[in-house]
Amino acid sequence: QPMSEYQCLKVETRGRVGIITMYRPEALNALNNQLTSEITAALRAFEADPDIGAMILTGDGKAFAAGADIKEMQPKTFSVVYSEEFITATWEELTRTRKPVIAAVNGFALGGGCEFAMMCDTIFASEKAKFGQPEIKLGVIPGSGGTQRLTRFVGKAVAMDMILTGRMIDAEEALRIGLVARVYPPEQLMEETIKAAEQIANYGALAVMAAKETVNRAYETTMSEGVRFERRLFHGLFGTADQQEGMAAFLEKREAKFTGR
Ligand code: DAK
Repeated sequence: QPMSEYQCLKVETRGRVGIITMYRPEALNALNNQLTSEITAALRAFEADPDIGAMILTGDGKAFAAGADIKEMQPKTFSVVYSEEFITATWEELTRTRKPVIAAVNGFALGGGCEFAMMCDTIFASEKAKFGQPEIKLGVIPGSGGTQRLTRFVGKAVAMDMILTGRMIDAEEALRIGLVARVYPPEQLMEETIKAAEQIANYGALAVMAAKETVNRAYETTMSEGVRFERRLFHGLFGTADQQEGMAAFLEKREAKFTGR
């Protein structure tokens, strides 16, 4: 994927990990149509590439993303956002990828930036990260799943607090309430996130995909249906070469060589 294809992204690979860095230094990586369309394209390219097993979404500089681009959004009317299917048309590819995506939140993740991070499969944060849903200050509400995902992830009290007051929380609070999985010093964030993504990318690709799909199912269904869904996929993995290999390798006290079959 030649970098020159993108105006608002840096895209690179490290082993089996695809890294997408949002890059609009003049606007704290605010999410305009160009940037979100490019993220969709980059995600699709990595999704289709058999040499990629996991992805990382991060931001350049002091922001992950400072939200939807307010300059681009301000003049829009109801008829425009409704007819162009604003947000749904270009923002939601993250929710459709089957390979895992880790958000590495290096700085501000506000509004649509926080929602983007929550669309990823897990969030690792720098000690300098700040999360918030400040849309109320602009006369709107979160429009990219924030009211639903944040509430499911951290509970009603904190979600209401953040969405009604628009206040920002820091990485330590985000860790305490379960919004993020890990916090690192800023200079270690990418290195540690790449390590985790490499680890995931080297497991059996079918099991990884099934694990992601099954955990996500927990947000869509009842306990008994979720467990039934899990059980069927678990059974199904016994039809894969990777199950044979993974268990044989354990018994033979050697490293497993997964092939994604
Ligand atoms: N959009 C456009 N430009 C932005 C931006 C944004 N979201 N955030 C920052 N910038 C720009 C600033 O305008 C500034 O540009 P210049 O003035 O230099 O040209 C540059 O980035 C640097 O920002 P600051 O000078 O403000 O930097 P500071 O370090 O002082 O402050 C900050 C950082 C992140 C606290 C501050 O920039 C800030 O509060 N930014 C806005 C954050 C925000 O409100 N984000 C939420 C966006 S709302 C909808 C669906 C969804 C939504 C809306 C409608 N519908 C379905 C209709 C969702 C909306 C959002 O995401």
